[in-house]
Amino acid sequence: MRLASLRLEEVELPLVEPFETSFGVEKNRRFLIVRLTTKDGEEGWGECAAAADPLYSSESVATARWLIAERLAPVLFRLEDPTPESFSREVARFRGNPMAKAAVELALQDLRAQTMGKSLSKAIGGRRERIRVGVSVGIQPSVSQLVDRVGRYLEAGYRRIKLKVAPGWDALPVGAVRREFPDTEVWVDANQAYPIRSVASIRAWAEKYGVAQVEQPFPARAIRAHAELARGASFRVCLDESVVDEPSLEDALAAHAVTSLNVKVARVGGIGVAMSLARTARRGKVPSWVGGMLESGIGRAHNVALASTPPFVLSGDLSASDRYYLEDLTDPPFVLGPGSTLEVPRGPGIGVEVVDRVLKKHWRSSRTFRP
Ligand code: OSB
Ligand code: MG
Repeated sequence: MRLASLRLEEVELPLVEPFETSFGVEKNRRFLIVRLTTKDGEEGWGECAAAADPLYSSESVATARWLIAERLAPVLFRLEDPTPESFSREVARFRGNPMAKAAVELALQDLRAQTMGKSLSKAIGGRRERIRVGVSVGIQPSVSQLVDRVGRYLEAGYRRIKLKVAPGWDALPVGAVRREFPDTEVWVDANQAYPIRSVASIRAWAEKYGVAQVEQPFPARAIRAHAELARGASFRVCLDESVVDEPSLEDALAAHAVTSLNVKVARVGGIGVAMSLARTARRGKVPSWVGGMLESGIGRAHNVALASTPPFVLSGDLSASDRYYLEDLTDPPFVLGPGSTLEVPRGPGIGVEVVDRVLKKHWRSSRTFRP
């Protein structure tokens, strides 16, 4: 595969409704798209999940743009045989910055699948035709609005709900959702918002309201607090921000701090690492699932392909296009199917087309790099 160019586009897509978490509110999602072209005229797409501000993690659109432009693109063009693996190996010496690295790795994955004449799912060993999904529900202005919001998602067909929680937005809203929808599978995600002294109080409301999974309540490095919460719990303790590579996962497994693993390509630097982490978790008897970062259809297509592979066993945070954006960057849109599922695209590569008109409409800037 001989590369001809890397185009980096910044876009801003309006969300259908604001998404509020313990770390902030997003109304418009700003992100970067990587378009790789080969000398044979093929195109590979990747998405960088870093947002305008470094709130979920330390990366932002600006830091990712700098790294891709000034470091990753030059390294990529120097590779004799550019593959997701050779690229990841070569950029490993740059510390951190997994979202910037993932954007390029994902585009290489798309390209490689196309050269194999396969869908990305098949190219990475996917076996499922449909994947089970749930929906992540942001913090709402009031408890009644939350109950209403959850009700509409359940009517749309989602069978698993993840509620964003934070100190001051937990027992009351979670209890209200449980009372209104007694049989629904409820997960919660705090994005590191609780101090480690909150173990007992979180356990109390999570058990009282039959929460199936508590995700990242404590700071990323607070492994011991997560282990304390997991001890004897009736719910799974899920790690998201804490697990960024193999050593951090190995340590969490050894400490019994993780009983469910949220795997995001953005957080770990691409599909290759994501798959190996999920296999490591499986060896430790811990189930994995694919997490999301409000991606456009491009990143969602990668996530859906990843979720079709065997180590991913719990429902993903991969909802239909219309849950995120009025107009998605890709066609056809992802739609919710029977049994709270999304269909895995079967066409070559990511299997969805990027709609140039929509990309142009929400375009902010671009730069092209050549060997
Ligand atoms: O912690 O899982 C998270 C969105 C942005 C940043 C962090 C998270 C999320 C979500 C949304 O929960 C998941 C999705 O894309 O549907
Ligand atoms: Mg999370």
